[in-house]
Amino acid sequence: MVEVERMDLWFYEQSGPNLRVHYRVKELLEKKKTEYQELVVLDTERYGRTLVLDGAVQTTIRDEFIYHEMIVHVPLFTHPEPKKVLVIGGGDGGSVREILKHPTIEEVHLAEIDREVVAAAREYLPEISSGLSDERVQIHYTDGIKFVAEHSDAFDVIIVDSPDPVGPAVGLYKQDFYSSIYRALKADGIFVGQTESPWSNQDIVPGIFARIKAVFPITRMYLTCVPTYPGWMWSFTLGSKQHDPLDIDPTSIPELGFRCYTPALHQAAFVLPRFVEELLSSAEPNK
Ligand code: AG3
Repeated sequence: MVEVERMDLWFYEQSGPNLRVHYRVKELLEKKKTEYQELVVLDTERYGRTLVLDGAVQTTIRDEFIYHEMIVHVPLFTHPEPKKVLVIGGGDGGSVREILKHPTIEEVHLAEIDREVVAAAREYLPEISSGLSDERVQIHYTDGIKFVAEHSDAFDVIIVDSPDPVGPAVGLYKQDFYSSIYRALKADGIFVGQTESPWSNQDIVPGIFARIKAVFPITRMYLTCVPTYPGWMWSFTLGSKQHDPLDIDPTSIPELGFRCYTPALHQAAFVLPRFVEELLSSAEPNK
């Protein structure tokens, strides 16, 4: 006899050879191979609906606000008047939703290679994807590297909301791509990328940071905690042509209904623990 009450469904993310992060699953909502990756949507007990690509948790209903507010509002408040913003990746729409909170925004472009990610987010994650149907938003189903290369002097802010640097995303962490982003930005443009965990990904974080630093005159890492990414501690790296994110006037920042971002946190997020400072001090572009 099958004892249904005791049947247990779990998903785990494998993080390197020696760590697995487990989630109790209420329901498997979608599982398919797209042209680019394996796409899974789960409803989990602890974090609600969860998007998983190639085995890596991308975003969950409960904690997505932390990542999306931090990847978007730090660069957008560093820029005096962001009007035209490009997001590379980010097909779930969370970054776009946050960008649209800024009253100066005129155009948001999303370059997402996999239309199935957008479709799944629209179907299962409407709280995250809601902004994608805003009239200021244009979605381009194309390779972000190609899209960026076709533009110059075009964007105030470019946000690279990418998966881990494995498989098809590797090119989004190369120095050529960062140079191409530099060209696609206006004269006072700002770039931000998610740059993995300085705790869990110490083998790759210094190299990524060094490659960004080789391109932008102002390069700064900032941190947040994302409970559903392995290691929790997560980094973003901001590269800027003119504006320094540390020079913001905290009193000028409006309240746009944030749950994580505050002007004080904007400044504090750039204060790095000593082991992260040391990690970056050894950074070389090729590693
Ligand atoms: N981008 C993915 C962050 C990396 C997660 N890594 C992992 N779980 N191993 C998030 C996209 C959200 N818009």
